[in-house]
Amino acid sequence: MNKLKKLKRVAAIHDISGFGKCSLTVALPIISAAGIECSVLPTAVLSTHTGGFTGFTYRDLTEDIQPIAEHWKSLDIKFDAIYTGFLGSFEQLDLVGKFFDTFRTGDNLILVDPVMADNGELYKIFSPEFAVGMRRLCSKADIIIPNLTEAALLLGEPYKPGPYEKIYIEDILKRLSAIGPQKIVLTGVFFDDEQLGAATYDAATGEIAYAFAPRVPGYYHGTGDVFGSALLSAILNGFTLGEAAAVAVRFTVSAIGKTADAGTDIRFGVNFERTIPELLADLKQGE
Ligand code: PXL
Repeated sequence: MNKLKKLKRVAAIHDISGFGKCSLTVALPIISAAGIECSVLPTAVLSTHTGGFTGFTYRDLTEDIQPIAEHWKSLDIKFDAIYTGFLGSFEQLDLVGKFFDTFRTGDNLILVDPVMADNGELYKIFSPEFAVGMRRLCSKADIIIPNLTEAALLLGEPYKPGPYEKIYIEDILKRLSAIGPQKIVLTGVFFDDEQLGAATYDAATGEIAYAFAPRVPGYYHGTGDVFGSALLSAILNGFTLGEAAAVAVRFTVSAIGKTADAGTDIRFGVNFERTIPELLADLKQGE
């Protein structure tokens, strides 16, 4: 038997929302299924995510971030990638920035999903200044994956609803890269009502790519985390940025389709579980 290659390892830094399939309850299963070790640093424990539910519990774990990082450092643990999503406060943004400084190796990948807004609106729990702190964290990343609302907030300009024009999207991609990250994946891109997807930009090569799939009506929660987890899994499996975005779009849209067919409450997350075989088949193509 061939000797198995050493597993790649990700540190996933997100909250854990017990119900509603987002953040760590999505990142851990998807990244693990893709054959990548996933260490988790939970930043908070909630009963549900905050999108559309009221009365959720919120146990803040800010105090645990530094001691967890110090313990991992004392064990000389290395990560091939660090993946952050929802962060609840300025203090958490600062601590996660320090985590990047501590665990950056020169050839690992820091992916920041600047979770804070969608559909032209900042999530209710954030103040407008939060975008400034998130921009600072993004400046330390290699890849960021904002949606168009988050992109506008990061650039300090008003949100523009679609449909979009290529020139607008490509200008945004380049200006986001000027914040610091070499690679940008912009989600929620559409030029007409039929197709929805992502645009990617790699400043190192100047390459811009698009990945689209037929639009499924409705706003399904947790799809950003499903997308980000699949994107990172594809990149760590050797796909280029543009190819990885295509894999992640296909996976996310297929999961949304199954959820829409079942008539599931849009707050409850998408059926990524039954879509994992499709993701693995796509990842295998790249071997
Ligand atoms: O999916 C992003 C996300 C993660 N975690 C929490 C959230 C959200 C989006 O609303 O509320 C707690």
